[in-house]
Amino acid sequence: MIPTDTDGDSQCDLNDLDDDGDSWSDAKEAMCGTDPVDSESVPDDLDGDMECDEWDDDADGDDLPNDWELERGFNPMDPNDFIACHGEASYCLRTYDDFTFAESHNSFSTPEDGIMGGINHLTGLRSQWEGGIRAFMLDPYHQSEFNSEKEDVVFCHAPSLPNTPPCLFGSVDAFAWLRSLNSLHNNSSGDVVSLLIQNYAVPGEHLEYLLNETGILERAYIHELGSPWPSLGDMSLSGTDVLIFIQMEYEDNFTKLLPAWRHTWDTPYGESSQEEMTCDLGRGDSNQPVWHMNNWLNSDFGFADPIKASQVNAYDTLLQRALLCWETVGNRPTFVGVDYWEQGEVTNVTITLNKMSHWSDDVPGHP
Ligand SMILES: [Ca+2]
Ligand SMILES: [Ca+2]
Ligand SMILES: [Ca+2]
Ligand SMILES: [Ca+2]
Repeated sequence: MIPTDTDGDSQCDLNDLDDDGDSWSDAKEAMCGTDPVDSESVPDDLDGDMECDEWDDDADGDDLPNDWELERGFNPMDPNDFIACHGEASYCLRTYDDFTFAESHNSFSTPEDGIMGGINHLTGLRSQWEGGIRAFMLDPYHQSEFNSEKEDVVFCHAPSLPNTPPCLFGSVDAFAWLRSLNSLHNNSSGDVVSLLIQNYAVPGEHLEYLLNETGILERAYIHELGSPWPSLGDMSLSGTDVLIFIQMEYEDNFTKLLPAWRHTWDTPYGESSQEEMTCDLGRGDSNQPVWHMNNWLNSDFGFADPIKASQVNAYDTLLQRALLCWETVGNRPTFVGVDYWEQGEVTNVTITLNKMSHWSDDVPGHP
């Protein structure tokens, strides 16, 4: 008697895991409800990953789970209906505290912004944005003691020298700067932006006016202290995709201005050499999962130093420090803050870190 061999591959059906030779195993065909001895009968598999639609958690293969899509009004059977966050759909599932953002220190203090001394970067907001910076440290001041209305708020960096006015090296139009940020952000839906504002010199009403006039305030995410952080996708979809952290708490409660050192913490900053850098607590509450790894060194005169920046921002150096701090702290740095972002590769380091789920994962190749 000749054994039955439906697909004629000289494996009798009894021993053949795929009787009809259609690449779908008998077991899978049974699960998916198709005929295992009819090669014309194959399961529906929209994304071609050999998991039938019925059993595929991500049927359209756009990296967003079916349930997640349905709950948010996306079509789980359409790979063209999806959202990407920071360039990847899968990052939309990550919570805010489980992502690493490249951050520029004194982001506005650049020659492109008209600052000629005490600069922190060579290039301004547009280049920083296009390079992948998504967190910004900003210092609002009044233009002068004679121009101290809410319309007079500018960005400038106070040199740490006695008896010098804060805007000694020039000032930046804070309204224009933030409007540009808002418009760049509008063109990158799915991204989340964070601001760390050194607000000692301006009252809360003035800061709120600045943020409101520039379209930033209405997209501020209000974080309840101690509650879990939402996913990047949900922040984006709900239109609350900007975090506004302030370094000094106001007496009045401005609910959208989150006291930085209650909701986050940072490492020490402005050391004079790489050897002095640690993963220790500088300011804030180290129980918080959101934290800044400050990664800039100062010159002997207290200024940003491009030579030192090129050392500590170098790809391998910065990546190794971030991984060490990730291991030491127990969760990833949320922000990697640098001077002279153009020196070294802070944004490539964050790209690499974001491909990892744990510090002990294999480190992916240089982007
Ligand atoms: Ca089959
Ligand atoms: Ca599939
Ligand atoms: Ca999907
Ligand atoms: Ca979809």
